[in-house]
Amino acid sequence: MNESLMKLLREKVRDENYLRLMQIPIPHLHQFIAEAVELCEPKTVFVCSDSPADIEFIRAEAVARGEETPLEIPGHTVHFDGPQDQGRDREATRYLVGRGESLGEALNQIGRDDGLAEIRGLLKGAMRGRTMIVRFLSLGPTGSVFSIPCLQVTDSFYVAHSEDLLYRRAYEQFRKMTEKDPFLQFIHSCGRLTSSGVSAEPEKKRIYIDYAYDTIYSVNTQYAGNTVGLKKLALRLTIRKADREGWLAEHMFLLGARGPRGRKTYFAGAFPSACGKTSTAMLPGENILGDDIAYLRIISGKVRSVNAEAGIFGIIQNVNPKDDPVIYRVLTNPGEVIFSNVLVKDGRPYWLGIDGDLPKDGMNYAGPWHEGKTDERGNPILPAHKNARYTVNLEALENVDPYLENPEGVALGGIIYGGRDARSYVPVQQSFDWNHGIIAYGAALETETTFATVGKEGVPEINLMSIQDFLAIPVGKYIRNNLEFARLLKKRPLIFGVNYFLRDASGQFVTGMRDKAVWIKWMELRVHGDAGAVVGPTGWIPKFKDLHRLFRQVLDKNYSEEDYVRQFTVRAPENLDKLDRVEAFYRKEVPDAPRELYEVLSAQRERLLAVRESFGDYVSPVDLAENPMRENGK
Ligand code: GTP
Ligand code: SPV
Ligand code: MN
Repeated sequence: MNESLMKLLREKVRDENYLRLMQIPIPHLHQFIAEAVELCEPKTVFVCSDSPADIEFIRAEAVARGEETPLEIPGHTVHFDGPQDQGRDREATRYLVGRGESLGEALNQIGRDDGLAEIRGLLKGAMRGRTMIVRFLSLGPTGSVFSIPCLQVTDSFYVAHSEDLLYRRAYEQFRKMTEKDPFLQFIHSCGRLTSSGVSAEPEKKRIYIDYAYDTIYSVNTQYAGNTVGLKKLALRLTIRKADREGWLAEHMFLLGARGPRGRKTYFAGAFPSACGKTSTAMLPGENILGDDIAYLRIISGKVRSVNAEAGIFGIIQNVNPKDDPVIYRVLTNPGEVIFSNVLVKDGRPYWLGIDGDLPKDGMNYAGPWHEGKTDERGNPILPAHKNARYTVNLEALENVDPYLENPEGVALGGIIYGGRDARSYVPVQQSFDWNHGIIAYGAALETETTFATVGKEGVPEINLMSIQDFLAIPVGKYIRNNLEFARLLKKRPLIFGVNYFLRDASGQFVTGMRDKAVWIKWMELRVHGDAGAVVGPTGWIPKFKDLHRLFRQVLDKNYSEEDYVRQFTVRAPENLDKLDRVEAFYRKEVPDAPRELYEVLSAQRERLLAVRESFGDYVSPVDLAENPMRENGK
């Protein structure tokens, strides 16, 4: 490091902060911080260790600076993001690619030199008058083959506080590292703020991923999905790291499902944003291990998985004591919770789909709110944002899995893919084999855009493996990695497809909010060969008698054969159309799609044509059970 940078570092990083920084024996880390100071020009730098006093300082500053406001219940605070900063911003998020490099048509990218010049311009002087916070955290449990150390630089105490609930502290781990140990680094600034403390220039929001240097820049935004480095920003880097090292980084929840005689079976599930990961992972009676990001590695012949995170940044819309009793208790009792973009009245938070009435006025993300308030275009402003969320540590949940911090993670019995598919797939099915599952349920995953990203809702799209927003390697390569991942294992996790969002001709959902509890139990039985199944053209589907028994056992509900037929009728025309869309997408956008993808899709087409020939367009599961087809569909 040159003299002037050294001097700057000594001048801005004072007293114990300087000592803390120097206890990390990594000169290029010091250099990164010095350069960040030079670029962003903060007034001062706070270097956060793992000590309770430092963490308390972050909590207190978030409140003192108005980034969070305390609510009535002890430990609860609320944070607001600006009206145009209420979700992940796909448009503003780009990969920096070297000259002559490309990640393929499907991914958003910009030339590295231009991108760096632009983002450095936006970060120039962005922290003037503010404190730069430096945090050391870990993705995955510390002291594990899965751990990935991370350095976060931010001028937001809300971001630093959220990270404390969401990740494992790792200052002590950094002290033990050498300059050869890799880590990820994130630099974020809220940018200029309005008088109400939100990023004032949303049109200058940028999230740029410099994967060649494991560095991500984020500016003019506060929404956690765009700012909390270890969340979706890191996922983009860890997908590349996993690709290099032969493991998988996934947009997946982790759940321990209870089976007969005290058995527990772990599932990982990939659903796109706002498609049910958290609500599945939190099912009462089961164990939650993670709700958003999982790492998968092969260890001693098994697929083992950890939660990259240690907390939840969860959607609060529709959280109620009946469907989500576990989190509802956390949100209504003392303990550390950050609410974001809810409605606040008299120190209490309210959200859409809460049990009971909403007040007629209060404070929300758009300022003081009253019933009937409209935005500048005349559209009504809802009392709370649909993407309002809560941030909590997993330890606050009564059903947190005891293996959360296990350095070797848990062995997976099954992997689940699911999206918002109104038309084609049945509510739950099991793939014929590994390749069929990866392709037909993962790579062919169709969904609709949701409130979790900025932009229009309800637009149908393909979101392969629910990870398309975060993919940082060419799509075909990613699919091939998945196909090959468990190929050599004697016993692979089974692969399932779920669809909580299938609708009937009148537009009604054909399944209820709590039915997923039954699908999980069925999958758990299937992993151990304890339930039968009917062969359908798109996979194995449950038998009526098993579902009837499970609905009684799990939900105390009388499941009728009409329910079964309505939910599990195979819709041949819709499924054939789906295959056409999926194939067209891959032919157009993914030149490196593996051959197996087209083979699996054609075999599925053949099976659908065969059942349509025998039974007509809409094939009742009862007919399939009575006239069994072979797996090859003949
Ligand atoms: P991210 O945190 O954005 O990655 O989302 P997530 O996948 O964790 O989604 P979450 O579980 O929070 O659910 C999102 C929305 O889906 C909520 O508004 C739920 O009410 C709704 N939802 C969850 N399960 C069901 C279901 O079975 N049926 C219907 N119709 N809606 C559901
Ligand atoms: C998602 O959008 O998938 C989320 C929330 O889990 S965010 O932090 O915005 O990524
Ligand atoms: Mn997510």
